Amino acid sequence: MSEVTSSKIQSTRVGMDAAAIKQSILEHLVHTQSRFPDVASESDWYNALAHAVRDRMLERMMVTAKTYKANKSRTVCYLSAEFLPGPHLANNILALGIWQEVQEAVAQLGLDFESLLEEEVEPGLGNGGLGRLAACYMDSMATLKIPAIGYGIRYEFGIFRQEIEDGWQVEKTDKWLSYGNPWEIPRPRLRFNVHFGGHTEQFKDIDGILRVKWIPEWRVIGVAHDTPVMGYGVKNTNLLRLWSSEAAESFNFQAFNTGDYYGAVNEKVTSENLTKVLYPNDEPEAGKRLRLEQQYFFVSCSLQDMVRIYLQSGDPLDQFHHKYTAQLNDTHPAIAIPELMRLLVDRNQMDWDTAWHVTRNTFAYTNHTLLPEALEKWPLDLFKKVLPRHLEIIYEINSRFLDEARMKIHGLNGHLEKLSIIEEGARPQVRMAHLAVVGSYKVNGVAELHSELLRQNVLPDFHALWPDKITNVTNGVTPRRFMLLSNQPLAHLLRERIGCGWVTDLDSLHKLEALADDPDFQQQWQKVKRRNKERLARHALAATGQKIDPDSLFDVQVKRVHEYKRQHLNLLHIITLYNRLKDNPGLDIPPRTFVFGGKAAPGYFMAKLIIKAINSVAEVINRDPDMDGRLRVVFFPNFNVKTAHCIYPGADVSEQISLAGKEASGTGNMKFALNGALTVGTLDGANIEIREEVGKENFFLFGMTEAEVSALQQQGYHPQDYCQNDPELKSALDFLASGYFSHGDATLFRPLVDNLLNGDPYKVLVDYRSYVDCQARISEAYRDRQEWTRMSILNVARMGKFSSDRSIQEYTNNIWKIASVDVF
Ligand code: GFP
Repeated sequence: MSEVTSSKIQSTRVGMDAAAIKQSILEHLVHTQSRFPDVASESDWYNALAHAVRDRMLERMMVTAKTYKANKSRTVCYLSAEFLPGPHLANNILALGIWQEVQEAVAQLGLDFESLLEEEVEPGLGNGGLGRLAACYMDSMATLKIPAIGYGIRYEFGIFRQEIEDGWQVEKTDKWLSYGNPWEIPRPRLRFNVHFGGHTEQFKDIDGILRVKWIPEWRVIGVAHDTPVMGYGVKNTNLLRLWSSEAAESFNFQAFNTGDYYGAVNEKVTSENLTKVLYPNDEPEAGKRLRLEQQYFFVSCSLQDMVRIYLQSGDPLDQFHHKYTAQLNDTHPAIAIPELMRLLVDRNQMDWDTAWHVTRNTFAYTNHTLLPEALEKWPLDLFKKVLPRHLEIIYEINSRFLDEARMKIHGLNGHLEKLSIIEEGARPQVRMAHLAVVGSYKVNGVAELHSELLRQNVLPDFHALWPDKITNVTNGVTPRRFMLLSNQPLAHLLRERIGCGWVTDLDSLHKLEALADDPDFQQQWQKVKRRNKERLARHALAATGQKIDPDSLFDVQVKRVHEYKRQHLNLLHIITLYNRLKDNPGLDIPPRTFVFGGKAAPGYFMAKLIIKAINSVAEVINRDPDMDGRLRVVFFPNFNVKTAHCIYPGADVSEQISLAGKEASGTGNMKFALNGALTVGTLDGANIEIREEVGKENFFLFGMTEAEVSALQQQGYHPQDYCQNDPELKSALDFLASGYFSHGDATLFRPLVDNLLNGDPYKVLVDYRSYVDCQARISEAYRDRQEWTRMSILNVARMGKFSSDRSIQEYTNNIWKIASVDVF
């Protein structure tokens, strides 16, 4: 019977040829969308196509789950408060290997494939690099056949949609679920209680053992929503399981009957608020309590789910860490450590030592930042109100840990304070990074320099205590989405010349080295770049109304807007170029288009002022007839994965200009270089490793090293000296402050200029001269197209290291110790 059923399924729902796909689309149009072709909208067709593709994935997802279950496979649980997967449809079609077939089916139906792809609203469930990295890793884990579940939050509203009004960023609610989400499978029966507040009581169990009972004050329910994540060219289909919150009692009849209509739905509103919105980074005060509740909520659901799955195997819980390794993506999920202890000790009556052994061997922690303000800390009083039992567990963990440390670092009491999970002071706090380090078996940074700085500066006492604990895994990005999918002209050329092996073995791009000097190949390379620049120009026109010339050099900086990333350094260079061209109209420099994109956290005044400054400078330059054909500036609104698809391939120059020692790794730097842009960058994060790989002659380096930055900080930094000693810098700052770019308003950009002159925390003024000179070298280099193209080819040829497959292989071998599992 089951054979019959499955072969029937095979023929009607999962056939891979164009005819079967077309049939599926039509069936879904009728049976899922309830529309007939004459009246179906683009959105109906998109949904029908998405469901047709999804059918073909679900079968694989079930076979995968069955295989992992039968094998009792060790599994990675990737705990992350953010996932930025980007649009699913095209990526899934590619992974299934049915691109041509779908195109054919869609064409037969008289539809336009590109506009169907455009219909998709991407899930913006992350802020930037961290969330996108999680998505790249999900892709690589599936492709490398590593059993994995990504656990996170199904935010009802993702990262805000950025609009630019009068040059300012305006935040609009991201209602990504408004039109439904064909990629997720709701699991209304997969639900867990999550408790908050209240107090704890001690009691003796029947064996006379003293135990603790948590009497919480309120609870919500977490409901699972699954999204399949397919590996490329393999059957393995892993799971992204996101939790949304529901009220335990969504309607209070009693309140309703007494006429209290608001009271009747109060609980529903409060409970659902929990997963309502993703908090933007760098907004420390925004909804602090709600954020802690969000973190606990998703972590508790995930761990309860892991325990549930585990117990199905019949194995004893003290072996839990053999089945699972849980990766903490930054400190956001670090509350998982006391939560697992609670589940083991309080719920399953395990003794503390065994539970601690299991916990400490379950978690590994990735740190993504060196910025002190981004290392999470929770005020003790707040923590106690929300999670009283967890605070007790943290105290116990801390006290036992400090005993262990005391013995190891005999007599050094001062160190203990620095190691403690609790920070004393006027308002004591829980240091989540310390909790994560103590409760994990491995800690990793995300680039060589970053990991080294973690060992030396951020966690030196932990490093002294456990010299083998802090390791490095340099970030990577998926070549499937960021080359094969988003740069099809390049993928096409590569297929013709070196085959397709690079899609899953990025090192094989090395084969391009032999072609770097071949004039014919160079010409084809230039054609590819030209097509991508034309595409970027079309998108820029649609998004900003601004016409840009694909013949000019496209100089691009896209990433979150933050002072440490120094978009304002880029801006000072633009103003300098403008001044030079105004003063000397005959100056011969290659025409340039500067492209910016990125969101600022809504509460981050300086970052928002930088966006305004970019747009104001753009307005003046783009309006000035003297700049016609010479200089253009555009700010691309609402930078996200979808817009990224057309921006990276169209860039000639990639701006990676953070102050050395501040950018943990960067991943945009990798995406640009993989698409043939040349990097202008500091020795920061993964730039260092990119430069090592591509060769220093193929990388435009400027600025201080991290050691020089530290030395300058020590000796005392006086930004005004730099301004006084550099007339071009002074003039650029004066222009910005004067009102020249702000319709005569000399107050608008004063805070930005004052910040640079009186403090300049990210040393923009120190690196200015070196940056501007480096940019002049870029202009010179761009004149020699042959040499430029050669450098571009070599950049791509040598980027193999930066595949997320390599990163995942390192996690697998060095941290998780997990084996791949074939799914047939
Ligand atoms: C953070 C760091 C980046 C790093 C990513 C991923 O990015 O340097 O590349 O994490 O590890 F800052 P954001 O989430 O802050 O953008």
